[in-house]
Amino acid sequence: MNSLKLIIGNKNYSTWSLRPWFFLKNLNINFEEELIFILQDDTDIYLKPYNSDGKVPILIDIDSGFQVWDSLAIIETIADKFPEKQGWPQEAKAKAVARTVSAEMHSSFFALRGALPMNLRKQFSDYPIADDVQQDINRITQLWEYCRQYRNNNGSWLLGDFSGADAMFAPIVMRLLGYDVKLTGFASDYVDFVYNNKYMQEWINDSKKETQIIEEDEV
Ligand SMILES: N[C@@H](CCC(=O)N[C@@H](CS)C(=O)NCC(=O)O)C(=O)O
Repeated sequence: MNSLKLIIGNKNYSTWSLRPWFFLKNLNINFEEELIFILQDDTDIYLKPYNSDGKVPILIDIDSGFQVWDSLAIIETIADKFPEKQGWPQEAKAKAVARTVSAEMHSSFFALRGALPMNLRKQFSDYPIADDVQQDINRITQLWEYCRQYRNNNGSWLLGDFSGADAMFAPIVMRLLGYDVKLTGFASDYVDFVYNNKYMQEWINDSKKETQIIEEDEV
């Protein structure tokens, strides 16, 4: 896969799209992006040619047409394809930690994901946080602290240098900021750091130009 295309959904709402996009950008890997607005009357028409389950993101090798879908599989595939970019930590335990927290992100935190949908056009203050959502937040910040034990330097990413784990948690950062969740210590510094990342700013700026509304993500 040398010439890559990433199909993504609305930048305002699509958390699973942000993950591989943020990964490719921060590893400085060139790719084309195509945005398909999700949950619209005509979305199925645009997604029908692809193997995915009608969802985004989808990575396509433009030359061969080979497709990979599902955010974490795309991140793993990119890391394999470009080993020199070091998309995962090099040290074995640090790599295992990065992949473990990424897998937990991919399969968990349903209370938070349901109650605090990403909506980059909105900023809440003192948003009420239910107990089960707070439990998810506590677990996430615990995972972030755990990553720091395995970091390879004092860099501001979860494991020192940027890795797939940062890509997997990038939309969580935007949810915590958007709903004004109070954080302390490393978690507070980390959300500020990710928010100020130039590619995150690029994604946010693009999202603000979108006008499509997904009612179920408007709390
Ligand atoms: N497990 C998938 C989830 C993909 C997913 O749910 N994508 C959402 C956008 S964030 C989507 O395409 N929703 C459209 C729909 O459900 O019709 C992944 O990690 O890529």
